[in-house]
Amino acid sequence: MEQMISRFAVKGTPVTACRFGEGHINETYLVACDTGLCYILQKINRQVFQRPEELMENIARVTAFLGERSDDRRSAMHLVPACDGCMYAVDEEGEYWRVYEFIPDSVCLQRAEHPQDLYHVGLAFGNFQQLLADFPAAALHESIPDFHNTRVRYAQFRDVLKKDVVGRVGECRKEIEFALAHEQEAGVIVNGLEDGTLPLRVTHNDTKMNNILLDYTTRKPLCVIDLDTVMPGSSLYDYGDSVRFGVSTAAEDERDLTKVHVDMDLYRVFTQGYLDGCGGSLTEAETVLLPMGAKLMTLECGVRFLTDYLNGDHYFRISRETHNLDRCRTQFRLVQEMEERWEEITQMINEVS
Ligand code: ADP
Ligand code: GN1
Ligand code: MG
Repeated sequence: MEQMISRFAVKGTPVTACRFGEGHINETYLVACDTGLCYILQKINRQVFQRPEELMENIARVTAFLGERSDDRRSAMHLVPACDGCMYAVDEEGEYWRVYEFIPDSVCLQRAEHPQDLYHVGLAFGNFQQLLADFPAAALHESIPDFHNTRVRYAQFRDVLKKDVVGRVGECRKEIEFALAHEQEAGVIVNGLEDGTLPLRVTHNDTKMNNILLDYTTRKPLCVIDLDTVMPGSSLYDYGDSVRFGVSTAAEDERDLTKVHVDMDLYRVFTQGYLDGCGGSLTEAETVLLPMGAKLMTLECGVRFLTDYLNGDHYFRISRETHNLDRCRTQFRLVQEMEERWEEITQMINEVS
């Protein structure tokens, strides 16, 4: 760690480094220097991001674009270049590392502690999309092709199901059945993008609450982080993925499914925040599909967790044997409840929009 951080133009001498955050993908470390300044050092997950140079080009462009549009240094991510001027460094094992300035006096939540927190998360992601409306989308590489193409996610699921490489298919019959029973809806958003009824925008694509930093004191949104998946997509991906994570009454990996419900108050405040953040820019077609966006993103995430479980857990970081299966179950439970409460949800969104 020491050797790696010394390859970047940080101010001061590093004194401590420890694992940080709860992301499922990259390896993140908090490094403190003797100057009192802190940095985020990340090892990029090479299995997930197969073209790290392109990924870093995206991030350099997006952070520069957003940085120019804000006067507060804490409201944009700032990459720290390596001493050779490059935005990343490669170690002897061919692993790619990057450094960001640590954003001080911020809080990163795994759950809303107050409904207002979720309003601010919605506001931040809606605003983010608005800010990127002028970003030259053609300049972005697709960091993970077909990331939210639910049809493709189903094809990957079917492939893994057929191979059953770790012999887990037998223990997941119920979940597999649930996934297959919902396959006919997988194309709704992708079809809309393809036939032009839904607009293609520059979106974040990984809008979990823990990819937002709020100001520690005011609890207002400070900065959108985890920019690895910023690429052309649908607003329904961002809205839906945030609902999936933020409006659940339990953690994504909760084992007791009786604790997993859709919290309608949170759903309402999040929707309000997101729509306020978008500032009226959503089309009628997008607005009508908001409940479907939430359901599809939750379903897709469940299918991805299940696929990874059946494939032997190579994608998402796990800390117990059935972690991905547990995560899949909470997602499917939420999908089921969204279906049961469909009218109530639709009515709530109509009231808010
Ligand atoms: P992953 O892709 O693995 O989710 P993230 O980029 O989201 O990685 O980083 C993981 C965690 O590290 C975040 O959830 C947040 O807690 C923290 N973090 C990342 N960047 C910063 C930053 N610039 N300032 C403060 N905290 C950060
Ligand atoms: C991953 O990196 P993180 O933890 O913010 C994943 C998301 C999933 C999420 C599920 C690049 O997000 O797509 O929705 O886990 N990110 C990537 O918790 O695959
Ligand atoms: Mg993250």
